[in-house]
This record gives sequence, C-alpha cells and structure tokens, in this order.
Amino acid sequence: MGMWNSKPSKVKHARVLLLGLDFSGKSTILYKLKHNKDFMTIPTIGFNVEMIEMEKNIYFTVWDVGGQKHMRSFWSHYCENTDVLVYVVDSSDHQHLEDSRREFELILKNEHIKHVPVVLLANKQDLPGALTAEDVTRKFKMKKNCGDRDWYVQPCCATSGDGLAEGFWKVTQFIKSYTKSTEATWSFFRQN
Ligand SMILES: Nc1nc2c(ncn2[C@@H]2O[C@H](COP(=O)(O)OP(=O)(O)OP(=O)(O)O)[C@@H](O)[C@H]2O)c(=O)[nH]1
Ligand SMILES: [Mg+2]
Repeated sequence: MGMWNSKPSKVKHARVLLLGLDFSGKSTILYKLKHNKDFMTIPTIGFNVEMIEMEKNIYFTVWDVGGQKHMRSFWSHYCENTDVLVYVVDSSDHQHLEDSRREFELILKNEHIKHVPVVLLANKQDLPGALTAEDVTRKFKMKKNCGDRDWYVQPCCATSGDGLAEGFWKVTQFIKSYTKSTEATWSFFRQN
C-alpha cells in the first residue's frame, strides 16, 4: 500500500481510487469534492485525478477512472498503492445493478487492493426508486465480499453533495486507523 509518508511529517497523503460503472456519478463526486460545484460532466475516457485537502494537512489524491465497458479492463492498472477504494453505485439504476456488483467483486480480487478498506457510495438517492443503503449493502453482499477488510456503505447525492462529507469522513477514518496500526507494527519491530 502507498500509505502515508514513512518519515514523521505533519502533512499526510493518501491515494483514493474511485471506481464504478459509467454514469454512476464518479466525476460529479470528484468535482463536487474539489470545487463544491455541480459541474456538467462528460463520460470519462481514461481518468481524472485531483488532489484534495480533506482536513488540515491531510491530502487525498483521488483517481476517477472511466467506467464504460471498454474502460473496465483498465481498472486494475490503477490499483497499485491505493489506500482506500471508493466504489460508486447508481442506486436508481436497477437494470445495471448486477453488472455493477459483478465488476465490484472482480476488482476486489485484485492483489494490490486485497485488504484495502472500501467505502461504497449509494449515489443518486434523490431519484425515484433509488435503493436505500441497506438494500445496496444486501445486493452487493458486503458482509461476504468485504469480510476480510473494513467497509462502509454511505447513501449520497453527488449533485447536491448530501452524504459526501460523511462518506469521505469515513475514508479519512479508515486511513487514520490503518496508519495507527502500521505505526504500532513499526514501533514493535523497532523495539524487538
Ligand atoms: N439526479 C442525480 N444525478 C446525478 C447524481 N450524480 C451524478 N448524476 C448525473 O449522472 C450523470 C453521470 O455522472 P458522471 O459523474 O459523469 O458519471 P461517471 O461515473 O463519471 O461516468 P463515466 O465517466 O462514464 O464513468 C451526469 O448527468 C450527472 O449529473 C445524483 O446524485 N443525482
Ligand atoms: Mg466520469
């Protein structure tokens, strides 16, 4: 994992990978976080990347990779050094839910993100018929699929920004708790 700087430093950096099917709302989330604005997005060919200061001295480099079918085989190229995976689901798109779950299960098997924490964003909660976070948790078999790692499901609406602060707060907590356990391990080795 490409966790925090190993030297004691006030400034911390982490790499966050944003994946999900096309039209799920990844780029909308990225630009909402970065600029607090509702941008008109176009389908992402390749990727977008932004550095975002989440808290004082805590920076995330967020990689938003295009989710169209022909782009998904490239997702694995972005996994190395990832600290947290954020997977975005269009909760109102019942037709593509199974597709999304299948892609999710596939990427979880990538060796670079084996034990990396996952935050699943159940996006588009403003749309009629949107599945709740509980429904999405069940449909994505989170307990089974993510039993080997920390995970969290957050309902959100990227266009209004509702739920994004909570979702990314959780990302920050996962990163902080991982840092603590890494530091504890290093201090154990230093002492022994
Ligand atoms: N109603 C509603 N629309 C949303 C929400 N989030 C995103 N959208 C819309 O969904 C469409 C797709 O959003 P994008 O952010 O471009 O989707 P993407 O996941 O980046 O798609 P790719 O780049 O093709 O992988 C846009 O028209 C957004 O305005 C939401 O929470 N509610
Ligand atoms: Mg996009």
